[in-house]
Amino acid sequence: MTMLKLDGEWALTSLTDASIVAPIMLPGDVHSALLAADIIPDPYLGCNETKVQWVGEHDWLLEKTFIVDADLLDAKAVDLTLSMVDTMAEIVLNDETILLCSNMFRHYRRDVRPFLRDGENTLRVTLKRADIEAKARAERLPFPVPWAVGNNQIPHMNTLRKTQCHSGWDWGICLLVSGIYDSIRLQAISDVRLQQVRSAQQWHSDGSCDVSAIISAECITPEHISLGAVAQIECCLVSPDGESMSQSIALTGSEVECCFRVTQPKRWWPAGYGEQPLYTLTVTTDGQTIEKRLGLRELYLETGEDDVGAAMTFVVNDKAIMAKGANWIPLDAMPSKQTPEDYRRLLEDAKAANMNMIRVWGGGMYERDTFYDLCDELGLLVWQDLMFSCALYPSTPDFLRDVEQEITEQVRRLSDHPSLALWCGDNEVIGAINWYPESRANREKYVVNYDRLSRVLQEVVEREDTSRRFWASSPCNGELDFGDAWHDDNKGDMHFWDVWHSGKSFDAYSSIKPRFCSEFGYQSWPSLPTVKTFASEEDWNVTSPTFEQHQKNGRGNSIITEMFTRYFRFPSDFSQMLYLSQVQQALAIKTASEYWRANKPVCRGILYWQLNDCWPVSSWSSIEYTGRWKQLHYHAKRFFAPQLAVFIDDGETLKLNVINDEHRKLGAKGQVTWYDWQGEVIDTWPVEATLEEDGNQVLWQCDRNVINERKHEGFFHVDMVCDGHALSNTWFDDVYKRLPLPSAKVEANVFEKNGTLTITLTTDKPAFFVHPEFEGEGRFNDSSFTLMPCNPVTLTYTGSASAEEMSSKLSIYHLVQSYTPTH
Ligand code: BMA
Repeated sequence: MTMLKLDGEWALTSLTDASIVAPIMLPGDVHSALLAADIIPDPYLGCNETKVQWVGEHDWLLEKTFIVDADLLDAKAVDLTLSMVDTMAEIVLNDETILLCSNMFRHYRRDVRPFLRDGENTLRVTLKRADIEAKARAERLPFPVPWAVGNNQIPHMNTLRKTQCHSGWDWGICLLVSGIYDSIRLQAISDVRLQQVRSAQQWHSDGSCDVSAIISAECITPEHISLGAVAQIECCLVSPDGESMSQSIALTGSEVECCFRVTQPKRWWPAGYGEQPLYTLTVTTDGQTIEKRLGLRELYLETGEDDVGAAMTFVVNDKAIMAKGANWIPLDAMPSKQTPEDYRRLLEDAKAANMNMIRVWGGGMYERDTFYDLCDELGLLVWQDLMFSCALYPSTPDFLRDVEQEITEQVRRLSDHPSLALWCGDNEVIGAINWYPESRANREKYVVNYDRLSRVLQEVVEREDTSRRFWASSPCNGELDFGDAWHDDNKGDMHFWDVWHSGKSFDAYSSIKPRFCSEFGYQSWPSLPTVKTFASEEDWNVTSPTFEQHQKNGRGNSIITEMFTRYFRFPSDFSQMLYLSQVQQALAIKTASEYWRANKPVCRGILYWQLNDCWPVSSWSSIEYTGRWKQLHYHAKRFFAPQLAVFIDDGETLKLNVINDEHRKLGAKGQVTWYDWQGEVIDTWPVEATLEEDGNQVLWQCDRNVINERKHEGFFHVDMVCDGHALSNTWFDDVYKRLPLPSAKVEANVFEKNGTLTITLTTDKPAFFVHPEFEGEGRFNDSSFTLMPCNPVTLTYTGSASAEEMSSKLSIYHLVQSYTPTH
């Protein structure tokens, strides 16, 4: 049966100033259309953010004329489906209002057959100003509900079901975008409307698994059923090897179930624990098809009480998982730029850094299907926040009704994804009760208000998805626990911000032993190549207007600069400041992650803030907006690796912990070496062990007094090989600014080997945080490491640059050079 997509070019007109007219590509947003038509400058460049604020202060009309042919007109029903409509929209077909939309996270459907005409039809979408609607709603609330002051630049966004960071965040540009971000379709239906397909898995003791498809469909001509003309539904399950099972079943009611027994199921595992085989389930009827990719796996969240407090452990296929990853914010501040290619690139980069979990943060959006499909394919578990963040929210009956519908639809859409691990009610909303004067003054009232909404979220999630847990908030200490999950480390998940927001030094990370740290972060500035994409040369200064415009955390630049003075000698120029800020960020997150991993099994989750940027900005991300890996991302690849060797100093003893997250024993062998600054060996110790499955062992230790006697004479380095992989790490006995780091001369030799571009780095003295930066696309397989004179390192480059380009646009940074640029 016919399906007509109404995507592509529409006409865009301002209803506030009719002279502003442009084409708009849908799915897409108004800002992108105006940018393409040269009506606004690129909001991401210089200080242009302020110049484009007027766009959010207009009402907009989107219009498309299309031809309807006989196929559609012959149908008994023609469904118009819309989702990601942002936000206050009236949809008019041939002068008839057919839909009023007011929730960006809802899915809208209307049978428009009665309004379609033979030949030319016109669809008009009016998008009303979000700021005015938000304010009007706030005025109607029975009592004030504080919005995300400090993050949002436009008030009362908490009253609107719209991506909360559209009005700015402490890393986000404020554009107040609007548009329609998903495909617009007309689906012809002759007899049966295929509404949805849900799947369920039932595991048996003999290892087999029953996979059932629960199919909801509606006969739009019920008399057919009574006449015995029963509709047939074709249901098919294809294994990863291509073996297929199929059934044809009769639609005997509004819901039918179809069950397949899979006798030797191939289990789906998170990355680092096994493969990600996917089964394809296809359901077809009346020209409509729904296809789902299923992963067969068992998953639960263990939160039982233990000696420490209460666990927070994801268990997949009976194996405890060490969750490692980062927080995800919307891919791009302009939704037109949220492309499938960029989703793939970023999620592949997450996996390349040995991550196995991504948290979809509650101030953004329920992600597009592409995102979850990729997570299924790559083995990235998803911690899914519901879209509430850092503000309080209304609990009025109409708000609750709307949200109930929204969550129902989203849970139904997403719950078949094997990657989806947890439904979490919100980001920091329990905590936010303590932030605002109104709620601090009347805490009981706002706790009850919180609970009214939270209960609805919980009820819907538990009704719609019996296979997963609902976790009220991130962070949260547990069921109905409204305590301080920013500081209580013995139960639940924790957001630890004492270092960045409260100004403590990095050793504060080793003052806590979180069960699951779902947020902690440290900012850096973007690299020079990324800075060049948004700031002209006169603004290459961290306090220039452009640079300040691209820093959304009020004290951000001061925090970075002040922290330099605690750890490092002050960098000599702008490019070295940028480099050092990324060393500092990597050091912060490495310190925390390594220490907490060395606390396994107490700690079972580490998700740093944040993976990505939605525009070029100074932020906590490990991947820049341009796609360039910050040094942190290279470090994450090492500190999240399935096996990790890390030095832990408790002041009395320096220990080497070796951690193995895999559920199999592995041999590991190598040595710890104490080097002087010339790279000569002071002492060396062989280390060799069988690493226990999912283990954490101390393989070597040294009395700190021994080290203190030769303070500042050198550094400790471990080099091991485990299962064919190299593990290495470096430890210093003081902060870098006090160490007599040698003036190393690092050289790079670019050459091509069998069609692959490589660079070999050599040095005359030990060099630290050695970071080759190519000013072009692509990346190296490693960076920001310790380079020894005795051990040149050859890196491979992935990208399209030639050897000549590489040689002419390659800069090599390393720590001592950040303050002695002549070397
Ligand atoms: C967290 C997040 C975000 C924020 C980040 C940095 O708590 O939930 O709201 O961007 O801190 O401040």
